[in-house]
Order: sequence, then C-alpha cells, then structure tokens
Amino acid sequence: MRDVPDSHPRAVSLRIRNAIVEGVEMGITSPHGLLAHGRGEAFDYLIGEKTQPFAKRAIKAAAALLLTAKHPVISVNGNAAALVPVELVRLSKVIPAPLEVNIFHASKKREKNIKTLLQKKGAENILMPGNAVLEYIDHNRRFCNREGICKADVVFVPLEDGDRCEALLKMGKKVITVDLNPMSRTAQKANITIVDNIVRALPLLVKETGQLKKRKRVQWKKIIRNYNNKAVLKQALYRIKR
Ligand code: PTJ
Repeated sequence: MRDVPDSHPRAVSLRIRNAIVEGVEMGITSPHGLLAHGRGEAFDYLIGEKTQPFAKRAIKAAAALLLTAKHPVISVNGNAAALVPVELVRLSKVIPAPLEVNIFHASKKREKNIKTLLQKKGAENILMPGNAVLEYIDHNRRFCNREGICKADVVFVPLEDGDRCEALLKMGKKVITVDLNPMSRTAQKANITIVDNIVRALPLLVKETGQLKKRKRVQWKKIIRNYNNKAVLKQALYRIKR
C-alpha cells in the first residue's frame, strides 16, 4: 500500500516499510535490506515502537562521544540512506563529520546512488570507499576511505553487521551503533548501542548533538564517563522480555 491513510492503525510502520521498498526501487537499498528491516520491525514491536529511556541515555552519550572525537565519521549503508538521508546530512553538519558510503553487499552502482541521494539532500562532505582497506575483515566492508573510517577515532555505524564492528574495535576505534536488536553482535560489542528505530533515533541524535555542542568539553567527558552500555543493553532486554 503506497498511500497509507492516517486512520490505519499501523500507518507509521507501513510508511517506514514504503521508504525501504522505495530505497530498493531507487537502487539505494539492497534487496537483503528488506529482510534486515523485517528483523528490525519485529524488535521494534517488542520495545513498544517508542524511544525508550535506555535509548535516550545512549543517544546523549553518543552525541557527547561524537563531539569529543578528533576524527568522527558517519558510515552510511543502503538501509540508513533510504530511511534517514536528511538526518544523516544534518548530523554530518552539526558535529561536523564526513559521511562515508560503506555497504556490505558489493555494488558500485548502489554506492554511487547513495552518494547522489546524500548530495541531493545537501551533503557537503561525502567520502567513498576504495582507497584503503580495513584489517580483520574479508568482505566488501573492508574497503574504506583513507581520510574517513580508516583514520577515524569514532565511527557511527547504524544498522551494521557484527564483523566490521569487531574489526573497528580491534583497530582501537570507538563504535556507536543504532540497532533494534540488543542481542546482535554489533549491539553487544559496540561502545554505545542505541536500541531504537533509526527513524526515531536520528532526529533525536541531531537535536542532542546540537544542544550538547553549546556545553563544555568537560561536560561531554562526564556524560561519557557515567555511561554504561552493558546496563543499557540489559534494560533493553528487560523491556523485550516484559
Ligand atoms: O546496504 P548494505 O549492503 O550495507 O546492507 C545493509 C544491511 C542492513 C542489509 C546489512 O548491514 C545487514 O545485513 O545487516 P544485518 O546483519 O541484518 O543487521 C542489521 C541490524 O539492524 C539488525 O540487527 C536489525 O535488527 C537492525 N535494524 C533493521 N532495521 C532497523 C534496525 N535497527 C534500527 N532501526 C531500523 N530501522
């Protein structure tokens, strides 16, 4: 259903689904992205399709970590690009940090389409993969940019598969993710895990980063020091089991 009426009880969820389907049709999202989205939807249902307090805590810590970073980078895949292109561009400007196109299912055409979409949404700093290779992984995500993920100290990797998260950590980088499944490898391993739908989390992250930017570095550091990702994951699991 393309014209979802407001009266439909699942209108919001159906509209998000449409954005992913359009992403596939536009050559931005991989067909595999539809399956990943379905998995996300199931977990969203279980957390009540709302941004829960544990996600708000993680969003605040993520904003603080992105602001303290020397070389923060935002990694963009086909699902994130289809769902929140405008917010990714806004986040890139507010931090500021480059956007780096990095996809799991190899396709030069899709990488180009994602770049074009981000440019259309106003992105000024977009890096493409290919002039550097990450250690510890063998698939397409190993191709990165020398000036981006390769040299980053903090990488924002929403809707990620676990391999690269582990590789980035082994390379000494800090990883922030958005993942509705608190049990996924990425969610478990990341330094900061925002267990929320990217569609709700990204606008909040942009807002929080903008607000924290007005405060001092010492306050960002205090937020990071007081943050406990294990506790956040535990709270998310508790919410799911309830
Ligand atoms: O564009 P590509 O080729 O890089 O492919 C992107 C996908 C997402 C297909 C790829 O990274 C992949 O297969 O990821 P996984 O391993 O399925 O992991 C994606 C994670 O994101 C899963 O744990 C999902 O539960 C979660 N997820 C899916 N949709 C959302 C989500 N989390 C937050 N918000 C969503 N909308």
